[in-house]
Amino acid sequence: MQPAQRVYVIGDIHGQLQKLIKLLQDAHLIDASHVWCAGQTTLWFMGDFVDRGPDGVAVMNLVMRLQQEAALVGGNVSSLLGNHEMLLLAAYRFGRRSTGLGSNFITRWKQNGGNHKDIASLTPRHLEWMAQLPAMALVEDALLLHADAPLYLKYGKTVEEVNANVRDLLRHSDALAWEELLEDFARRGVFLSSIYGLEFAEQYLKQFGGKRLVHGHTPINTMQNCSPKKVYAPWTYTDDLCVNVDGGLFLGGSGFVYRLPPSTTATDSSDTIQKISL
Ligand SMILES: [Mn+2]
Repeated sequence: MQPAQRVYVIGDIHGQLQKLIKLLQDAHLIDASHVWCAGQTTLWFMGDFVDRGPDGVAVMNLVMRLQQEAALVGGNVSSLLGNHEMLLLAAYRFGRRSTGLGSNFITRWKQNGGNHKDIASLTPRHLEWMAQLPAMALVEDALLLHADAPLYLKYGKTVEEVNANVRDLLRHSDALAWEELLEDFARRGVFLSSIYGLEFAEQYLKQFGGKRLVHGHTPINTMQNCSPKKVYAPWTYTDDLCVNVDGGLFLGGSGFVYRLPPSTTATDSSDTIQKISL
């Protein structure tokens, strides 16, 4: 039997390059020269590398390089698509073309923390990379999605179908379809609702698989109404079905690296050892 995989998750970075480097070094995922040193480990980012902070494209450059370095040694660095990647792609693609809401894509991007330095330093490589990011992923027992919003249910019946439909949308220039997805992507807090939160969480897991949802997008401190500086760990809520990993880095939080609990279906000895060490 395969040994249980080490899988780490990091929430929304929003241009905070120095904080990301510290997180990766403290977790022994990169060395002092910022080179991948975690072998066959898997690392997932939740999206939202850009906007609201100083170094969005530099963050993307680091992640893209680590992806190559990890792949060479059997590791894996992956990322979901965040709504801010899509906002930046939309601003780049549609510019001042008006949206259905009497605004335009550049204005929308700026209102959401768009940074001119980022858009000015985009290359075709960044654009292609962002546009192929999956909207969701099923990793071990965890269903990873960027936003705590209902939109994924609307874009497909399986993880593969949602990812194919979102990628297809990003390949074409149907401004209305982009507008609609950006609107849906801006929603949040759906699993926290005392009225329908549990129902939504259960529906997601039933439809897409997994035993718990892991998301970013909504800083934990805004859900808990506390200072972002007090957030050092993920927040598990709604009958332990949902895990928020957004440490609110752009608000002043230092962030954290979350190690996914090993899949409960794995029964080999290395899994047992990992459970004891948790
Ligand atoms: Mn987001």
